[in-house]
Amino acid sequence: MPSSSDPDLGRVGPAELVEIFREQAVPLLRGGVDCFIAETAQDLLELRSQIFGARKAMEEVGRRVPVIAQITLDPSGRMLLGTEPLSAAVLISACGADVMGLNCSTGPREMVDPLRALAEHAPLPLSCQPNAGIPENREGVAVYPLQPGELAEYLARFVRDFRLSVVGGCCGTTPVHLKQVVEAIRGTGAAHKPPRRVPMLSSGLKPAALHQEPRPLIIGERVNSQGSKKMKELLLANDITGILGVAREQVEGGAHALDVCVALTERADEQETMTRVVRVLSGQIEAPLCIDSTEPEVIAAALEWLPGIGIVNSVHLERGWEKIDKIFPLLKQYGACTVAMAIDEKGMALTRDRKLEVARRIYERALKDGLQPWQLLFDVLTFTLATGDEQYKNSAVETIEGIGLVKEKLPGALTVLGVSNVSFGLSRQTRPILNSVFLTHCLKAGLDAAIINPRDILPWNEIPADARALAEDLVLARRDDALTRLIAHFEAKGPAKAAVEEEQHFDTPEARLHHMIVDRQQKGLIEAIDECLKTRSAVGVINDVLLGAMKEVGDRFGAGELILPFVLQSAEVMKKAVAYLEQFMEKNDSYSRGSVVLATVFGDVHDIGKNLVKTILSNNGYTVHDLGKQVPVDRIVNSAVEKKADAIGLSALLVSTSRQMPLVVQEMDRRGLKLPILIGGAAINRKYGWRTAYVDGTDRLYEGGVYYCRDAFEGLDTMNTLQDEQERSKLHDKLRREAHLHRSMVIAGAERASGQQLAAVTDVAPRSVSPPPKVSPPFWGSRIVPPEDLALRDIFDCLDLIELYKLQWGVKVKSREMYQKLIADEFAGKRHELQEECIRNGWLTPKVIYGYFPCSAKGNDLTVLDAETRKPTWTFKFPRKIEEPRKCLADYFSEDDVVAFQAVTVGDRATQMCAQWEAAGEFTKSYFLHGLAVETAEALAEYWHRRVRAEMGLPPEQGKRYSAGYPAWPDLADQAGVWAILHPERIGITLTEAHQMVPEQSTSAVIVWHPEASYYSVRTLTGP
Ligand code: B12
Repeated sequence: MPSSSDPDLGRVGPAELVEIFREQAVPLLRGGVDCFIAETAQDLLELRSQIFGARKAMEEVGRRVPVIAQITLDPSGRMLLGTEPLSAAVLISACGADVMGLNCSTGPREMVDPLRALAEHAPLPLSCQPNAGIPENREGVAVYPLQPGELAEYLARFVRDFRLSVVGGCCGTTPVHLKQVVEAIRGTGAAHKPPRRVPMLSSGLKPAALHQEPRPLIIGERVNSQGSKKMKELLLANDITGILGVAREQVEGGAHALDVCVALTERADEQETMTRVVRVLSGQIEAPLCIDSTEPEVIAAALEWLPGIGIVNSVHLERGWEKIDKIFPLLKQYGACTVAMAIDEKGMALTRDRKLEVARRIYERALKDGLQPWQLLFDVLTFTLATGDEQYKNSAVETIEGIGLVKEKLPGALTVLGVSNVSFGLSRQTRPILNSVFLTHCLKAGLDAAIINPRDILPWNEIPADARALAEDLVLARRDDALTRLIAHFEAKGPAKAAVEEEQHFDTPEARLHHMIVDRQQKGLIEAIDECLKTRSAVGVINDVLLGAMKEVGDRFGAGELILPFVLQSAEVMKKAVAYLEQFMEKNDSYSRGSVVLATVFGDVHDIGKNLVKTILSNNGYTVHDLGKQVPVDRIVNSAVEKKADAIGLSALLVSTSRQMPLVVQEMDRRGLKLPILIGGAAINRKYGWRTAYVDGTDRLYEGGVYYCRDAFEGLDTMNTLQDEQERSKLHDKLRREAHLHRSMVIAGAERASGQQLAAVTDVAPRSVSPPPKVSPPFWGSRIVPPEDLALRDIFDCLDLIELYKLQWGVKVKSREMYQKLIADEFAGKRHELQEECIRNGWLTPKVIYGYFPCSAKGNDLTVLDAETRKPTWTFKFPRKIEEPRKCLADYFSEDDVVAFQAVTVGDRATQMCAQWEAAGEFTKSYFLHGLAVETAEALAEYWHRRVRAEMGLPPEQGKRYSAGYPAWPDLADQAGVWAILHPERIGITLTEAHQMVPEQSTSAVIVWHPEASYYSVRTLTGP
């Protein structure tokens, strides 16, 4: 396990492992393997070595096969060394695997939360091979408890909900398990596409976004032997624990990443030291690393041992392309980013144009070499303003402008700056002021990342106005005497700190307490609170003072006036204040009024609000099971069940994490649970609550109800109301009314839509098309078409050849000419041969059932009546598109109309043949027949649709047919309606529980003859 810094566990290095895996992969490739699975990975470096080994072997043999990389997680959802699955996803997608997944170690139950997270974030197709549960020791025998049906049910759900492309079984699964899995997922169709790759960094433990919002990405500068005396001493003393302490302090202080430099003039072992420090830090510190060295060999070694995606510091053109020639291939190999300095053969770029010129050269070369623009963080250089040198007078302005130019002219690239260089040489008092003013202007210009020590920065508002103006004069080169004036100011004034901390006077104790939160002061906090308590209650202090202060912190952070470390410090003061106030709150703990499972959702670390809710509820007689922060969906739902809770409380403060809330609602609904869910947090509002109250993509309210609470006290009121049966039902009715009204307004365009899938509901929407023409059907009811009316040769004439060649048979070439030549020379012949073979051998046996039925449309609903009794057989509730013209399938029908349905199949012989051939290793034959069979089912649907048009006397192109599960009609569950009306089981097509058709090569559709019928998609929106 190379990622482990334990000498016994991590004896073999990545390079050696790559060679071992390459050696194994070469004969396997030569022997004809179709795919490599690197599985049961416990260690990221080992996994990466397997992928690299496989890739090397493929280059050597000249044959490319897919690589599936599967990690294994313990029941807590982490890899053995503590890696989170999303951190693994960042590394795996960067190093060229084709599919990523989970296998072994646990059963599928424990994989639900990790898979949900991977489905949302991992930019790769997914796979999953669980064990048949976690083994139990039954009288000395290990027994895997999960039955085949249970495994199949889980995996079918994962395929549907978590876009799995590959499924299978691991320890304890048997052929019987897998048979049922295959049956359960048959016909589920292609998995959804993975999400786009977002630029990410990662450590051996956690991922981190490269683009921070609000900017900047803070790169802590203290783990640096060149800039920190303490670090130098620790390195000389080989004090790795001390180094870890420095690193931890930086992260706790708000650093998103850490710059690591270990070069010492006193020692010649930079490479060994760097790898040792990198191994220890990446296994124990959450922040990704920035490898800072002038030596390419040191960088190469550090990247080799880094079980994550880091940043290289740095490349430049000082000696032409020499360094870049060495570093760019490493970036490509490891997916790392780099700081790129604006230095070339002529020296350090001073003017904005020169900065852009150097950056552009590096940028163009990077793109040519196949790097992504975001792998480059341009440092357009900072010069000290302390020399008074005429040449550098404008240098800060040029840097600020240079940042803007790079952002504008080099799309996708980022910018970074070592901010404190600007004040190098000035007094200790002056530096934080100048650094802070300079940083503020750089951020305004678009700076993405800053290498800083948060202690060297002051929030804009905390810099006394006179000092700020003097510093701005110098940074913006507004006066020739700016430097002298700034120095003189501080010489006269004494230490800057004192200037900042000048005794401030406040009119009221509340104003003083507010100030203490905003300005992060703990000294005198308790006294200030005691003062406030003289005139108001503890709850009053929280509501009237503390919450407002935190809001101000947030607003200033959002406006870019504060950087993250300051917010952290304010949060600490706030937590202390709330903890102190708790003793003064009235308690009502004689009996429990009910129990609540409370959590901050997955991906979110904000817990002050949630803790406050806990305090208020528990002080008012509720038993609160606090699950903490970053809690995944399944853990929340499982705990609610285990604790037999009366309600769930969820807190989310980020827009991105608030999306976890509807997931909890879906999961509760899926399990048939009906507990009320209370939601709160700064990122959401009442409207979001109303939207979340609906089960995703439907018009159905979640039965337990979802209640938005503005604050902890509304949470308490809501809990109290929910305890009383009658009040509870009134509250639920209110929610139903408000949520419905909101939804109607969104659909009617009166409110901007966002949030969930906002399809469907009301009949308030106007019809988007003209009234349908009158038609009369050739017969009423359904018919099975006799086989003699279904000649395969005629059906083949309806084949969509482009779909067949390109999509099914994968014929993809660059030019049209090449495509046509390839078809003419090879594939057209192959198709004819295979078609004839199908006819000869009966591999495709077309069957059709169709019929005409009376129907009535109202709003979004289409009610289909029995042809004889005229009683409703089924009502389809079609979704309505949100955008204009707000189309809905029901609009194509009138209140008294006719509708046709058809279901077609080419039988299951083709599927059987394919399975038979695959078992015999004849994959190519199976592949081609499978593709032809799928397309023939489509061709049959088209063939019969043409017949329906002819029977109705309609022109050849009039009308369309729509299938459930497709963009205009996404709900596959509506297949149940088609089956109730047409009974396609009479021609051998049945539905699985997931409403998929068996045999696979079948289609069903509603036929619409309205002349304005067109294809469209009912959009799914995300975000609160
Ligand atoms: C403190 C803080 C932090 C601290 C959190 C410390 C901690 N342990 O909680 C730290 C510094 C760690 C932090 C980190 C980040 N933060 Co922050 N943070 C804040 C800040 C300033 C205050 C939050 C707070 O504590 N408020 C006080 C509490 C009491 O209020 P509350 O949580 O809203 O709770 C009340 C009600 O909402 C309600 N309530 C809340 N939950 C629930 C639940 C139930 C069941 C009920 C009934 C009621 C209820 O009751 C509570 C009190 O009555 C907010 C700004 C803001 N306006 O909220 C930004 C803010 C939330 N953060 C923000 C951001 C961007 C981040 C970072 C991404 C920054 C970064 N680039 O790294 C990271 C995110 C890390 C992560 N993955 O979660 C943004 C979010 C933007 C967005 N729309 O998504 C905000 C809005 C700041 C801003 N204006 O940009 N942050």
